[in-house]
Amino acid sequence: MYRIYSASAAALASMLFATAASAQEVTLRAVSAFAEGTQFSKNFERFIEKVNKDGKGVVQINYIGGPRAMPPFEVGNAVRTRVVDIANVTGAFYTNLMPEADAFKLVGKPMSEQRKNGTWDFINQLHNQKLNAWYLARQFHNVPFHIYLNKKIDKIDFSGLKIRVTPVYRDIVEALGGTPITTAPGEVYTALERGVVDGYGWPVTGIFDLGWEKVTKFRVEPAFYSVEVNVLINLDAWKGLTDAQRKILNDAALWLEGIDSENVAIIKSERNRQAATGIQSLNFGAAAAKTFLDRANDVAWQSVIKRSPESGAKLRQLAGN
Ligand code: 173
Repeated sequence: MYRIYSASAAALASMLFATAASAQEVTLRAVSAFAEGTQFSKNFERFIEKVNKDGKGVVQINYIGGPRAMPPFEVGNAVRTRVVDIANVTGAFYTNLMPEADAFKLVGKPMSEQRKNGTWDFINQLHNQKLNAWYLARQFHNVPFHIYLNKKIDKIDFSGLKIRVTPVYRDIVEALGGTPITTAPGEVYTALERGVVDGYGWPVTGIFDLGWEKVTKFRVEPAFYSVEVNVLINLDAWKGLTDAQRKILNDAALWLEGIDSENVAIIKSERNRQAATGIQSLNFGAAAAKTFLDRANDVAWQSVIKRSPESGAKLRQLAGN
């Protein structure tokens, strides 16, 4: 009797020890919806480096990679089901699971403000509920989008043009008469080269990463909306972490949001580089720009509010536009 008791006590002790030991260092698996080393993965990769440096013996991230590892439109669901623990992904790629994500491009206030005024909390709740995820960080609030074209237009009207989109640009392209064609970023080059599309939506930065400058003639002004690329962690993974592990991730997330200040200089240099490579900007003046921006804002909010009346209205109030 004594022997059995002592054997099971030993087993229990070793189990407790195993739990305590594994709580010391956890390794999380991460993917990015954007190609490795490119504009919208780079800072996430710096975030991983920082976590792996600051989190030695506490928490580590194993970076599996970009779209070569997982198709970009599947990344949101992979976080939801914990096929991966952490992801770098834009809401535009998971609107199928969270229609409200289409509104994030309309929320352009600095993250320091969004974290104070309830916006981060609300968007985190949406992620908890619909994506089984914790909203660790949002990047690139200060980087806008453009429509790039290979056919010259004489006003901001996309009639007769086929334009590559994601949910970010779909409504405005349609509203201005264009035919939207959805593709992942990895298919843009070939679609342009083969003339399957006459243009594409993309942020002001990043077109050189995949060589698109070779198949791009014009950039339509003005810039619009606000890029959002989020760092998400599966909610069960998050809840399973210790306070020390969460602190490493949270501190790195705030640092990541802080380096958005670098985007100002990057935007300037990429616009110059586009001009130097022969991409012509098409500018139709201040009145046309205002009409376009108002329309882009209206069609996007309408579309979100139609699909999600309550949370759409709440997001609009938080965004203040
Ligand atoms: O155009 C896109 O693929 C897209 O929606 C996006 C979103 C954020 C950053 C870069 C691209």
